[in-house]
Amino acid sequence: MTEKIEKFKSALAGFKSLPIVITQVDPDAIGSALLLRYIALRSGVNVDIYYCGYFGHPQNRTIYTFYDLSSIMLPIKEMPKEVKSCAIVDSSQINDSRLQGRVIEPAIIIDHHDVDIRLKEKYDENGFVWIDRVGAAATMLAELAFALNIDFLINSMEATLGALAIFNDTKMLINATARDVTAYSKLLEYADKDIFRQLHSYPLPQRYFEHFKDAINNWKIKESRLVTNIGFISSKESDQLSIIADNLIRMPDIQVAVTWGIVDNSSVRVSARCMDPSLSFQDFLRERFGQSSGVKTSTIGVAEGGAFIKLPAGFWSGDDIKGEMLALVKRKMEHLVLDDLEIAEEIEDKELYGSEEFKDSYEIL
Ligand SMILES: [Mn+2]
Repeated sequence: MTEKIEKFKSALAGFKSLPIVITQVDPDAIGSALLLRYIALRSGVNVDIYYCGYFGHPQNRTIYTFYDLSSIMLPIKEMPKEVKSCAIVDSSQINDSRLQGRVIEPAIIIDHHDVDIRLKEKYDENGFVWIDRVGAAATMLAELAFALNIDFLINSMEATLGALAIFNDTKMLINATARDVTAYSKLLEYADKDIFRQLHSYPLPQRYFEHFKDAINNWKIKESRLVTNIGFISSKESDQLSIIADNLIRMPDIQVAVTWGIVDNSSVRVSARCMDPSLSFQDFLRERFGQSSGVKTSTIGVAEGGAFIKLPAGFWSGDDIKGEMLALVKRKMEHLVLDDLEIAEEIEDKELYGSEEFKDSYEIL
């Protein structure tokens, strides 16, 4: 750890002002970014946090409103184009479509996701790259803060959101490693327990229940697989797909649950869950949705995955054919999920969705 600390300090010292980038909005990314911000501020370095995506998930919205994060975090489009050197937490992908074409050269990377070896070679040798398999990125940031002897105020925002990050990413500590548990309990000493409780049992908007009703009305079940959709939704509401999928996979006898919606009239977002340990869910989604899909498996046995498919634009879009578009996607999705595909068909689908244009265009889970 001592060597790590020295390397981190020298990487941080390279910045007068540190831009921190998060490529998705979730409690771990938010908590990690705020912990790194706190460490940097306490080390005399200013910080700007930029986020990709939206604060659409009801829990993220609650966090955003409660702590007025609009004054602390800015959408990625606000990041000046000439700024490339930055820190990235809870992700280590540099070529990430979620960055919307922005080129970043991170000098600090702290992440807990598996990383592609080919990507690893691109990292700056002089930078600080720390990737460990723990339950939450916030665990590593907390370890860093405590190793640097940075103290937290009682009821601090950073400690509260750091603890929430670990609690959330480890599914209430079920998937936690010993390091997560230690970091969590240390942060909890400084966390505001009342706020923690409120942010954990966040309110769900009425729209969510309406979408849930649609998901139930529209579901199609064949043997142990379920597929359903919630129709046309805005990108702000699209996180509801994953909450619905999380719930549907809990139905007895369902091994694969897939929910989808047409987001902003322009793409199909898919949230998929799998309980079947004998099925390679990565392959299952790849065969059906090509390179636009991704999976992470939690140790409690539920594989979480998703895909993102762009719909044809221009001539083949518009309000006049919305109904037909929905019916077409529905037919295709039900076929892909419920029917066992022939090998020939799999290849065909790969060509359709897995082409370069759609590569890395997923925004998942
Ligand atoms: Mn995470």
